[in-house]
Amino acid sequence: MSEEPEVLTRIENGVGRITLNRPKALHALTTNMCRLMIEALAAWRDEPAVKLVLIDHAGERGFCAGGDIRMLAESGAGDGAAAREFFHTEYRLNHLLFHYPKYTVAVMDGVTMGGGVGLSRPCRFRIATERTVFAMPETGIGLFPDVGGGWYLPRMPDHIGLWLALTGARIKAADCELVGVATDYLESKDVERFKAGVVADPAAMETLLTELEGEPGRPPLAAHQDEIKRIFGLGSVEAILAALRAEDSDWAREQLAVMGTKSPQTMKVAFRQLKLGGAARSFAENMALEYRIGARVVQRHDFLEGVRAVIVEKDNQPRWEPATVEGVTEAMLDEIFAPLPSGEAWTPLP
Ligand code: QUE
Repeated sequence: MSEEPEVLTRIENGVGRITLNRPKALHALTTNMCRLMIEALAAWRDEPAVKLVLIDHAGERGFCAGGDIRMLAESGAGDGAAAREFFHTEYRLNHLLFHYPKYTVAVMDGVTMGGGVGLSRPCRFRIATERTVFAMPETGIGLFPDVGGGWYLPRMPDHIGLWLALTGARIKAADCELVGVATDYLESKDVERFKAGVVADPAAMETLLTELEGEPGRPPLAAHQDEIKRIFGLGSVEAILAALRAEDSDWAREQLAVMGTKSPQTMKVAFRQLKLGGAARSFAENMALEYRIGARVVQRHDFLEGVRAVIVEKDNQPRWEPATVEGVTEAMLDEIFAPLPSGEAWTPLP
Protein backbone atom coordinates (compact mmCIF):
# COMPACT_ATOMS: atom_id res chain seq x y z
CA MET A 1 0.00 0.00 0.00
CA SER A 2 1.41 3.38 -0.95
CA GLU A 3 0.54 6.31 1.27
CA GLU A 4 0.31 9.87 0.04
CA PRO A 5 3.03 12.16 1.43
CA GLU A 6 1.94 14.53 4.24
CA VAL A 7 3.32 17.48 2.27
CA LEU A 8 3.29 17.73 -1.52
CA THR A 9 6.22 19.65 -2.99
CA ARG A 10 6.88 20.35 -6.67
CA ILE A 11 8.00 23.08 -9.06
CA GLU A 12 5.35 24.34 -11.49
CA ASN A 13 6.54 26.87 -14.08
CA GLY A 14 8.88 28.70 -11.71
CA VAL A 15 6.66 28.37 -8.64
CA GLY A 16 7.91 26.22 -5.78
CA ARG A 17 4.71 24.73 -4.43
CA ILE A 18 4.23 23.40 -0.90
CA THR A 19 0.83 21.87 -0.20
CA LEU A 20 0.01 20.59 3.29
CA ASN A 21 -1.62 17.20 2.88
CA ARG A 22 -2.76 15.80 6.21
CA PRO A 23 -6.45 16.67 5.94
CA LYS A 24 -7.71 14.32 8.67
CA ALA A 25 -5.68 16.30 11.26
CA LEU A 26 -6.47 19.70 9.71
CA HIS A 27 -2.88 19.63 8.37
CA ALA A 28 -1.40 19.81 11.88
CA LEU A 29 2.39 19.58 11.51
CA THR A 30 4.47 16.48 12.19
CA THR A 31 8.25 16.33 12.36
CA ASN A 32 8.21 14.61 8.98
CA MET A 33 6.18 17.45 7.42
CA CYS A 34 8.65 20.03 8.73
CA ARG A 35 11.56 18.00 7.29
CA LEU A 36 9.89 17.73 3.88
CA MET A 37 9.35 21.50 3.80
CA ILE A 38 12.92 22.28 4.90
CA GLU A 39 14.27 19.95 2.21
CA ALA A 40 12.23 21.63 -0.55
CA LEU A 41 12.90 25.20 0.61
CA ALA A 42 16.64 24.56 0.99
CA ALA A 43 16.82 23.09 -2.54
CA TRP A 44 14.80 25.96 -4.06
CA ARG A 45 16.75 28.72 -2.36
CA ASP A 46 19.62 28.37 -4.84
CA GLU A 47 17.54 27.05 -7.75
CA PRO A 48 17.19 29.79 -10.38
CA ALA A 49 14.15 28.03 -11.85
CA VAL A 50 12.17 28.86 -8.67
CA LYS A 51 10.94 32.46 -8.70
CA LEU A 52 8.58 32.30 -5.74
CA VAL A 53 7.18 29.85 -3.20
CA LEU A 54 3.45 29.26 -2.71
CA ILE A 55 2.23 27.50 0.45
CA ASP A 56 -1.33 26.16 0.66
CA HIS A 57 -3.29 23.11 1.81
CA ALA A 58 -5.03 20.22 0.03
CA GLY A 59 -8.78 19.70 0.15
CA GLU A 60 -11.49 21.84 1.66
CA ARG A 61 -11.04 22.38 5.40
CA GLY A 62 -8.33 24.24 7.29
CA PHE A 63 -4.92 25.64 6.47
CA CYS A 64 -3.03 24.25 9.47
CA ALA A 65 -4.46 23.62 12.97
CA GLY A 66 -1.10 23.51 14.75
CA GLY A 67 1.19 20.65 15.64
CA ASP A 68 0.91 16.96 16.35
CA ILE A 69 -0.15 17.53 19.94
CA ARG A 70 -0.86 13.90 20.83
CA MET A 71 2.66 12.92 19.84
CA LEU A 72 4.10 15.80 21.88
CA ALA A 73 2.13 14.72 24.96
CA GLU A 74 3.08 11.06 24.60
CA SER A 75 6.72 12.04 24.27
CA GLY A 76 6.52 14.57 27.11
CA ALA A 77 5.09 11.90 29.43
CA GLY A 78 8.28 9.92 28.76
CA ASP A 79 11.76 11.25 28.01
CA GLY A 80 10.58 14.13 25.77
CA ALA A 81 13.15 13.37 23.06
CA ALA A 82 10.66 13.19 20.17
CA ALA A 83 8.98 16.40 21.35
CA ARG A 84 12.33 18.24 21.41
CA GLU A 85 13.16 16.88 17.96
CA PHE A 86 9.83 18.21 16.67
CA PHE A 87 10.35 21.71 18.13
CA HIS A 88 13.95 21.80 16.91
CA THR A 89 12.89 20.93 13.37
CA GLU A 90 9.79 23.13 13.32
CA TYR A 91 11.68 26.19 14.60
CA ARG A 92 14.38 25.64 11.96
CA LEU A 93 11.63 25.73 9.35
CA ASN A 94 10.18 28.93 10.88
CA HIS A 95 13.64 30.50 10.83
CA LEU A 96 14.38 29.37 7.26
CA LEU A 97 11.16 31.06 6.09
CA PHE A 98 11.90 34.21 8.14
CA HIS A 99 15.12 34.82 6.19
CA TYR A 100 14.05 33.26 2.87
CA PRO A 101 15.54 35.25 -0.03
CA LYS A 102 12.62 34.72 -2.46
CA TYR A 103 9.00 35.83 -2.39
CA THR A 104 6.91 33.51 -0.23
CA VAL A 105 3.11 33.44 -0.33
CA ALA A 106 0.87 31.65 2.20
CA VAL A 107 -2.81 31.13 1.45
CA MET A 108 -4.52 30.92 4.86
CA ASP A 109 -7.88 29.79 3.52
CA GLY A 110 -9.16 28.23 6.76
CA VAL A 111 -8.06 27.50 10.34
CA THR A 112 -4.58 28.94 10.95
CA MET A 113 -3.46 28.23 14.49
CA GLY A 114 -0.23 27.54 16.36
CA GLY A 115 2.09 25.73 13.95
CA GLY A 116 0.09 27.11 11.02
CA VAL A 117 0.90 30.61 12.22
CA GLY A 118 4.60 29.72 12.40
CA LEU A 119 4.45 28.63 8.78
CA SER A 120 2.50 31.57 7.37
CA ARG A 121 3.62 34.54 9.46
CA PRO A 122 7.23 34.63 8.14
CA CYS A 123 5.94 34.63 4.55
CA ARG A 124 6.20 37.90 2.63
CA PHE A 125 2.57 37.70 1.42
CA ARG A 126 -0.09 36.31 3.79
CA ILE A 127 -3.49 35.96 2.22
CA ALA A 128 -6.60 35.74 4.38
CA THR A 129 -10.06 34.77 3.13
CA GLU A 130 -13.52 34.81 4.73
CA ARG A 131 -12.72 31.27 5.93
CA THR A 132 -9.56 32.29 7.82
CA VAL A 133 -9.66 31.73 11.59
CA PHE A 134 -6.45 32.77 13.31
CA ALA A 135 -5.49 31.96 16.91
CA MET A 136 -2.64 31.16 19.25
CA PRO A 137 -4.67 28.77 21.46
CA GLU A 138 -1.83 27.23 23.48
CA THR A 139 -2.79 28.66 26.89
CA GLY A 140 -5.81 26.30 26.65
CA ILE A 141 -3.62 23.18 26.68
CA GLY A 142 -0.78 24.29 28.93
CA LEU A 143 1.68 24.71 26.07
CA PHE A 144 2.84 28.26 25.11
CA PRO A 145 2.53 30.52 22.04
CA ASP A 146 5.64 29.33 20.24
CA VAL A 147 6.65 29.17 16.52
CA GLY A 148 7.85 32.77 16.74
CA GLY A 149 5.01 34.06 18.94
CA GLY A 150 7.63 35.62 21.21
CA TRP A 151 8.84 37.67 18.22
CA TYR A 152 5.59 38.58 16.43
CA LEU A 153 3.08 39.00 19.24
CA PRO A 154 4.89 41.77 21.18
CA ARG A 155 5.40 43.63 17.86
CA MET A 156 1.67 43.92 17.18
CA PRO A 157 0.02 47.29 17.92
CA ASP A 158 -1.46 48.20 21.30
CA HIS A 159 -0.61 44.96 23.18
CA ILE A 160 -3.07 43.00 21.03
CA GLY A 161 -0.47 40.22 20.76
CA LEU A 162 -0.45 39.66 24.51
CA TRP A 163 -4.26 39.65 24.50
CA LEU A 164 -4.20 37.00 21.73
CA ALA A 165 -1.65 34.95 23.67
CA LEU A 166 -3.41 35.07 27.04
CA THR A 167 -6.99 34.53 25.84
CA GLY A 168 -6.34 32.30 22.80
CA ALA A 169 -8.91 34.50 21.03
CA ARG A 170 -9.90 33.56 17.48
CA ILE A 171 -9.88 36.39 14.96
CA LYS A 172 -11.00 36.61 11.34
CA ALA A 173 -9.67 38.22 8.17
CA ALA A 174 -10.27 41.93 8.87
CA ASP A 175 -8.68 41.65 12.32
CA CYS A 176 -5.80 39.66 10.79
CA GLU A 177 -5.09 42.67 8.57
CA LEU A 178 -5.43 45.04 11.54
CA VAL A 179 -2.72 43.22 13.53
CA GLY A 180 -0.48 42.46 10.54
CA VAL A 181 -1.09 38.71 10.42
CA ALA A 182 -2.52 39.07 6.90
CA THR A 183 -1.17 41.34 4.15
CA ASP A 184 -3.96 40.69 1.65
CA TYR A 185 -7.55 39.50 1.39
CA LEU A 186 -9.15 37.29 -1.27
CA GLU A 187 -12.60 35.79 -1.30
CA SER A 188 -12.15 32.02 -1.20
CA LYS A 189 -13.98 31.74 -4.52
CA ASP A 190 -11.03 33.65 -6.09
CA VAL A 191 -8.27 31.54 -4.53
CA GLU A 192 -8.09 28.97 -7.33
CA ARG A 193 -7.99 31.73 -9.94
CA PHE A 194 -5.17 33.41 -8.02
CA LYS A 195 -3.10 30.22 -7.76
CA ALA A 196 -3.63 29.35 -11.44
CA GLY A 197 -2.63 32.89 -12.39
CA VAL A 198 0.53 32.76 -10.28
CA VAL A 199 1.57 29.45 -11.84
CA ALA A 200 0.82 30.81 -15.34
CA ASP A 201 2.97 33.92 -14.71
CA PRO A 202 4.86 34.14 -11.39
CA ALA A 203 6.08 37.65 -12.21
CA ALA A 204 2.46 38.84 -12.25
CA MET A 205 1.72 37.63 -8.70
CA GLU A 206 1.47 41.08 -7.10
CA THR A 207 -0.59 42.50 -9.97
CA LEU A 208 -2.95 39.55 -9.72
CA LEU A 209 -3.28 40.00 -5.97
CA THR A 210 -4.20 43.66 -6.48
CA GLU A 211 -6.70 42.81 -9.21
CA LEU A 212 -8.43 40.11 -7.18
CA GLU A 213 -8.18 41.85 -3.79
CA GLY A 214 -11.47 41.66 -1.90
CA GLU A 215 -12.95 43.66 0.97
CA PRO A 216 -12.79 41.95 4.39
CA GLY A 217 -15.12 44.46 6.08
CA ARG A 218 -14.57 46.34 9.32
CA PRO A 219 -12.31 44.76 11.96
CA PRO A 220 -14.39 43.93 15.08
CA LEU A 221 -11.26 44.24 17.23
CA ALA A 222 -11.09 47.99 16.63
CA ALA A 223 -14.03 48.41 19.04
CA HIS A 224 -11.90 47.02 21.91
CA GLN A 225 -8.48 48.30 20.92
CA ASP A 226 -8.42 51.07 23.55
CA GLU A 227 -9.36 48.66 26.37
CA ILE A 228 -6.80 46.11 25.20
CA LYS A 229 -4.11 48.80 25.01
CA ARG A 230 -4.90 50.09 28.51
CA ILE A 231 -5.31 46.73 30.27
CA PHE A 232 -2.95 44.33 28.47
CA GLY A 233 -0.17 46.90 28.66
CA LEU A 234 -0.03 46.47 32.45
CA GLY A 235 3.06 45.03 34.09
CA SER A 236 1.96 41.51 35.08
CA VAL A 237 -0.72 38.88 34.47
CA GLU A 238 -1.98 39.56 38.00
CA ALA A 239 -2.34 43.28 37.24
CA ILE A 240 -4.20 42.51 34.00
CA LEU A 241 -6.64 40.22 35.82
CA ALA A 242 -7.18 42.81 38.56
CA ALA A 243 -7.86 45.53 35.98
CA LEU A 244 -10.36 43.30 34.18
CA ARG A 245 -12.13 42.64 37.49
CA ALA A 246 -12.32 46.37 38.20
CA GLU A 247 -13.86 47.05 34.79
CA ASP A 248 -17.65 47.18 34.48
CA SER A 249 -18.20 45.86 30.94
CA ASP A 250 -19.41 42.68 29.28
CA TRP A 251 -16.20 42.58 27.29
CA ALA A 252 -14.03 42.64 30.43
CA ARG A 253 -16.18 39.95 32.08
CA GLU A 254 -15.80 37.77 28.95
CA GLN A 255 -12.00 38.15 28.96
CA LEU A 256 -11.88 37.24 32.66
CA ALA A 257 -14.09 34.20 32.15
CA VAL A 258 -11.93 32.99 29.24
CA MET A 259 -8.65 33.55 31.07
CA GLY A 260 -10.16 31.67 34.03
CA THR A 261 -10.18 28.50 31.89
CA LYS A 262 -6.53 28.81 30.76
CA SER A 263 -3.36 27.39 32.32
CA PRO A 264 -2.06 29.92 34.89
CA GLN A 265 1.45 28.57 34.27
CA THR A 266 1.16 29.11 30.52
CA MET A 267 -0.24 32.63 30.96
CA LYS A 268 2.76 33.60 33.06
CA VAL A 269 5.18 31.81 30.73
CA ALA A 270 3.65 33.67 27.76
CA PHE A 271 3.88 37.01 29.56
CA ARG A 272 7.59 36.54 30.26
CA GLN A 273 8.21 35.05 26.79
CA LEU A 274 6.69 38.10 25.06
CA LYS A 275 8.70 40.53 27.21
CA LEU A 276 11.95 38.71 26.38
CA GLY A 277 11.02 38.10 22.74
CA GLY A 278 10.02 41.75 22.35
CA ALA A 279 13.54 42.73 23.41
CA ALA A 280 15.30 40.02 21.37
CA ARG A 281 17.68 41.38 18.74
CA SER A 282 17.16 38.59 16.24
CA PHE A 283 14.53 36.03 15.32
CA ALA A 284 17.10 33.29 15.96
CA GLU A 285 17.67 34.55 19.51
CA ASN A 286 13.91 34.37 20.08
CA MET A 287 13.66 30.85 18.66
CA ALA A 288 16.51 29.61 20.86
CA LEU A 289 14.59 30.99 23.86
CA GLU A 290 11.33 29.36 22.75
CA TYR A 291 13.14 26.05 22.34
CA ARG A 292 14.27 26.11 25.96
CA ILE A 293 10.69 26.78 27.05
CA GLY A 294 9.28 24.06 24.80
CA ALA A 295 11.77 21.48 26.01
CA ARG A 296 10.61 22.12 29.60
CA VAL A 297 6.86 22.64 29.28
CA VAL A 298 6.12 19.43 27.33
CA GLN A 299 7.27 17.48 30.37
CA ARG A 300 5.24 19.45 32.90
CA HIS A 301 1.87 18.67 34.45
CA ASP A 302 -0.18 21.40 32.77
CA PHE A 303 0.64 20.32 29.21
CA LEU A 304 -0.11 16.65 29.83
CA GLU A 305 -3.29 17.61 31.69
CA GLY A 306 -4.35 20.15 29.04
CA VAL A 307 -3.96 17.62 26.23
CA ARG A 308 -5.90 15.05 28.26
CA ALA A 309 -8.77 17.46 28.95
CA VAL A 310 -9.00 19.28 25.60
CA ILE A 311 -7.66 16.90 22.95
CA VAL A 312 -7.87 13.29 24.24
CA GLU A 313 -10.80 12.95 26.66
CA LYS A 314 -12.40 16.25 25.60
CA ASP A 315 -14.05 16.85 29.00
CA ASN A 316 -12.67 20.42 28.81
CA GLN A 317 -12.10 20.41 32.58
CA PRO A 318 -8.33 20.67 32.97
CA ARG A 319 -7.09 20.64 36.57
CA TRP A 320 -4.24 23.13 36.37
CA GLU A 321 -1.39 23.05 38.90
CA PRO A 322 -0.83 25.63 40.25
CA ALA A 323 -4.51 26.52 39.96
CA THR A 324 -3.99 30.30 40.13
CA VAL A 325 -1.49 32.74 38.65
CA GLU A 326 -0.46 33.73 42.18
CA GLY A 327 0.67 30.12 42.68
CA VAL A 328 3.05 30.26 39.70
CA THR A 329 6.34 31.33 41.27
CA GLU A 330 9.23 33.17 39.69
CA ALA A 331 11.37 30.15 40.59
CA MET A 332 9.15 27.89 38.44
CA LEU A 333 9.45 30.33 35.55
CA ASP A 334 13.22 30.56 36.03
CA GLU A 335 13.46 26.77 35.67
CA ILE A 336 11.38 26.81 32.48
CA PHE A 337 13.44 29.63 30.93
CA ALA A 338 16.88 28.46 32.09
CA PRO A 339 19.56 27.86 29.44
CA LEU A 340 19.93 24.27 28.27
CA PRO A 341 23.16 22.33 28.82
CA SER A 342 25.72 23.13 26.14
CA GLY A 343 25.18 21.03 23.03
CA GLU A 344 21.42 20.87 23.59
CA ALA A 345 20.56 24.44 22.58
CA TRP A 346 18.56 25.22 19.45
CA THR A 347 20.55 26.32 16.42
CA PRO A 348 19.36 27.49 13.00
CA LEU A 349 20.07 25.41 9.90
CA PRO A 350 23.78 25.47 9.09
C1 QUE B 1 -4.08 24.25 21.34
C2 QUE B 1 -3.25 23.79 20.36
C3 QUE B 1 -3.72 22.93 19.35
C4 QUE B 1 -5.07 22.59 19.36
C5 QUE B 1 -5.91 23.07 20.35
C6 QUE B 1 -5.40 23.90 21.33
C7 QUE B 1 -2.89 22.39 18.30
C8 QUE B 1 -3.49 21.52 17.36
C9 QUE B 1 -4.86 21.22 17.43
C10 QUE B 1 -5.56 20.37 16.50
C11 QUE B 1 -6.88 20.63 16.17
C12 QUE B 1 -7.58 19.83 15.29
C13 QUE B 1 -6.97 18.73 14.72
C14 QUE B 1 -5.64 18.46 15.06
C15 QUE B 1 -4.96 19.27 15.94
O1 QUE B 1 -5.60 21.76 18.42
O2 QUE B 1 -1.67 22.70 18.23
O3 QUE B 1 -5.04 17.41 14.54
O4 QUE B 1 -7.63 17.91 13.85
O5 QUE B 1 -2.73 20.97 16.39
O6 QUE B 1 -6.22 24.38 22.30
O7 QUE B 1 -1.93 24.13 20.37
